[in-house]
Amino acid sequence: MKTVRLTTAQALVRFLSNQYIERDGVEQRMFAGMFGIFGHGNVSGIGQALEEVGDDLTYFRPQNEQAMVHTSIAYARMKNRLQMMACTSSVGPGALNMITGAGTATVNRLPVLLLPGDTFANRIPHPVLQQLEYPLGQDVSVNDCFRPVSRYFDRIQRPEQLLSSAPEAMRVLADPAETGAVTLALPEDTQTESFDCPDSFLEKRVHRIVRQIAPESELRYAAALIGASERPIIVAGGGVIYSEATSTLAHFADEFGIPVVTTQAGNGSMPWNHPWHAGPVGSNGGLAANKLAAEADLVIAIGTRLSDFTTASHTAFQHSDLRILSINVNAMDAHKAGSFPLICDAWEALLGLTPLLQAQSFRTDAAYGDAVETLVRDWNAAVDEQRAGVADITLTQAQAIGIVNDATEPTDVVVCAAGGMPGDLLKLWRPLDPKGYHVEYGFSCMGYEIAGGLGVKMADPDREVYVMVGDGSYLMLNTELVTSLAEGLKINLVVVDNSGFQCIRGLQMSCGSPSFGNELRYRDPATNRLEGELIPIDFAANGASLGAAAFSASTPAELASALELARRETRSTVIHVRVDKDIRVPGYNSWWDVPIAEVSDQPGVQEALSAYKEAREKQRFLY
Ligand SMILES: Cc1ncc(C[n+]2csc(CCOP(=O)(O)OP(=O)(O)O)c2C)c(N)n1
Ligand SMILES: [Mg+2]
Repeated sequence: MKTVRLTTAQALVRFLSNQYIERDGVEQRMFAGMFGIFGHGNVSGIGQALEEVGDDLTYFRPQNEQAMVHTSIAYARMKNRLQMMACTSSVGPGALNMITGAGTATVNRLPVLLLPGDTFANRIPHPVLQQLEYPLGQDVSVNDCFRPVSRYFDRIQRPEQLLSSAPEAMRVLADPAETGAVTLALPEDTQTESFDCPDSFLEKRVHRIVRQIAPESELRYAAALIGASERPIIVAGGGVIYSEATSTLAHFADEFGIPVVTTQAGNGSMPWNHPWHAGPVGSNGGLAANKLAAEADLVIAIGTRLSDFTTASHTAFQHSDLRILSINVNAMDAHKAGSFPLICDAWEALLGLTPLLQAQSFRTDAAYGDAVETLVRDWNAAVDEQRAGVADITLTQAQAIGIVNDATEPTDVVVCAAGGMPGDLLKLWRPLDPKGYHVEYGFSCMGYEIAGGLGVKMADPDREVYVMVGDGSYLMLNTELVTSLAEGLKINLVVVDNSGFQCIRGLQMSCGSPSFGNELRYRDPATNRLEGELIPIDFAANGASLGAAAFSASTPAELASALELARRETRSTVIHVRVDKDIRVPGYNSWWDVPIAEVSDQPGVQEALSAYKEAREKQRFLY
């Protein structure tokens, strides 16, 4: 066996640079590069190896470890999970900063390879700087926190362990059904330890992504379910986009007369103005989709996790003989909600079902098509109304969304994750391109927005990226703006400022409580509560201080002209937009299960509790 003497870190870095993914005959490098923040736990190991390997694995320097994971998964999402990033961190705090990103990756089924440094395998200098000593066993470190948020976890205690563990890590990352965060914890001494690495370990390896197909018998059963339905709907999730099944879905809907409703991850899977696109469904859904969902006798869920937002906490589907057909590569998702599981790739499913439905001459009746058309027309009018703003109010969030949307090209990308904006974007943004709408709503992780926007731009630098970020999320994690400037990757941050966590304040008040703790206010010494004046923050000045081109807007005209100027800039921009803090887009025949205190002297809470109990009566245990 031919071998070469390398450190563990050198072998791993060379191995990663030789991994490739192929799907549908297109081959590309599996890793576009590695993000990393160095410390004693990785600088002389992975850091040394990265420096040596050079362009074979490009190094990117972020400002925050959580953010680099977000950037990585946004990149992977844009690349339909066919290309990804690795992330290296030091031990202790640097490693744990990646945990939230790992959760976001795994929940969203997005691949990222995490390489946290770990305490010494030889344990001689322990307790080493940043080591948390676990009193019950020395084989536990803070990195064990990665286990529940990773789809694969290993600790490489000896260099030779890499030979079996790294290929396993690649298998999980590349598999669309299993993918998520994959963690290889690397003790700092193991990273620098050398071994005779077999040449074969370093050879080019191509991971072929096979589109999973369903057995004929299952396809036939699924086709029979559709054939027996009168009011079917398709719930299109992110899996439709990852599978590149978007135009096939549009044909399918057209041919068989089935309306398509979308989830956050699936928004963009059909152009908003396609006649069979009935808009978003669920808690954040629109009127057309939610009315169709309530009466559907068959829900064809494609590539969706069927989260409580999608199912309106299991109240969206009310037909007494409801059937759900769930098409998914992931068996857990396919089996959810008592569905008939069709475990296969979205595109393959649509291709396989088409001739079977044609053989049955299946098509929904004309009256159903007419009903869909009317509902969609009314819904589009409701969206227009929201985007037009409210008389006497200078600027609403809905209006700001409309203005940004109108200023964008179809291939531009809007990015968001948390706050009131994801729900409003889902309802009001009008995507025309499958990659034009990028909202992380699996974890809805504040702090994803700006880092994620950078990942989108890295993946597709030709697209203009608009990160719509609330003031709360901006204050939580804004520093990847600096990385975007360092890399010369322009992103546009539209900071929608409503003085605090207004969506949670709205939720709080709808749960019967008075406003408490969510707005950005000074402490009032008289009440010892955060009820003083609002804290004014100049987000444009903040962006400018980091090097961005910055603008402020508090009227529709100012926002439109700021967007025009921002578009002409070559560096990243920040537009600070002040919006009314109390005007919200309403819910449309939807509900979300947020439990209410069962005991309280506050009349508001008591009222909310009785409304909650009533709403729960519609909640179904789908099995
Ligand atoms: C990391 C994280 N912490 C807490 C939450 C809970 N949360 C959801 S939205 C929100 C407030 C967001 O504030 P902002 O970005 O200003 O948006 P707004 O609510 O004003 O629309 C909070 C605290 C979250 N989603 N993510
Ligand atoms: Mg806010």
